[in-house]
Amino acid sequence: MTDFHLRYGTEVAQALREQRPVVALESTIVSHGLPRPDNLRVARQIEQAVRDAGAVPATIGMVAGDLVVGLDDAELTRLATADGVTKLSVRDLAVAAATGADGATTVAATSAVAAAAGIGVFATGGLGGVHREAAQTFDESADLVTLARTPIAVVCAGVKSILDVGATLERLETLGVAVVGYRTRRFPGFFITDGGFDLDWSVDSPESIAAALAARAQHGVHHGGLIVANPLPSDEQLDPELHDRTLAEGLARLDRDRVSGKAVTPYLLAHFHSATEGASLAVNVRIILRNADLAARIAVAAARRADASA
Ligand code: PSU
Ligand code: MN
Repeated sequence: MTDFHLRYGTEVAQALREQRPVVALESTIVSHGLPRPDNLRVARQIEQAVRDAGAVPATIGMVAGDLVVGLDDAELTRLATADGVTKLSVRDLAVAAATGADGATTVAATSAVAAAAGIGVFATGGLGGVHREAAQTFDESADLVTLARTPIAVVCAGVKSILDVGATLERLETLGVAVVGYRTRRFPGFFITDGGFDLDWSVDSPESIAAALAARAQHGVHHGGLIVANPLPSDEQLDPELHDRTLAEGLARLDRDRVSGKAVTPYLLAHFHSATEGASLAVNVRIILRNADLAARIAVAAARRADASA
């Protein structure tokens, strides 16, 4: 009989046993969010950014039906380069495991798996959210509803600017997902520093985020996610004019090519990367590396807190 438990990478298993800081990383960004061949190199850089800040990276994904917490380099290479790697949201995990699939986990799936593995901090680029025209299409990422019930801190540069940012913030409020700005009271728009909306909360250190995570756990009242919105400095963002032009073009092509469902986000990201001749890719990579660094520092602060109170 096949056994469907989570499978842990050796280093991650040991770090979790010893209660050392661990940061979860997603694999959809690698397989569907970044173009080849840069994607594998960037995946390794993200892991290195986590290590440089003192934590152990746990990239999550599915290899031949095994749900792996802490892919090794051969597995990471396989998800970055093989054909037929499926984009897996939470709902897909069981069926994909039963069929022995290779798959990359989205923010939703990665959060759920990380929380099940006892990992409290996760770094990504930009969250999924409410798509423009969602009033007609009902296209809202499962990232939102999953974070409503998953106790994890997600470090991201807000939601992707290809989305309806205001509607996404409204949904996060309704769903009871906490949102804090890291050293800002403006919600970032992924490629762009300012997504156009204010935030209620701003925190200015990894320690204060770790304190919020401890309070949530000790209260036992709120069981949802905490989004840590970490904007790019404005001199590193994608030129807003180029951004708006590229987005308008991408949205028109979606219609023309009748793209829908889970193909929408990868399609728009790929359009950005080719239409801006790599400018959006460079921005995307900077975003992820910065988020990996901050997530690792939060995990380190959380582990210190736990040590001090043990
Ligand atoms: N952020 C990025 N690149 C990505 C994604 C996020 O910088 O590729 C992925 C994440 O895995 C996120 C997914 O969960 O896009 C959202 O897809 P959808 O809109 O279909 O839920
Ligand atoms: Mn969708």
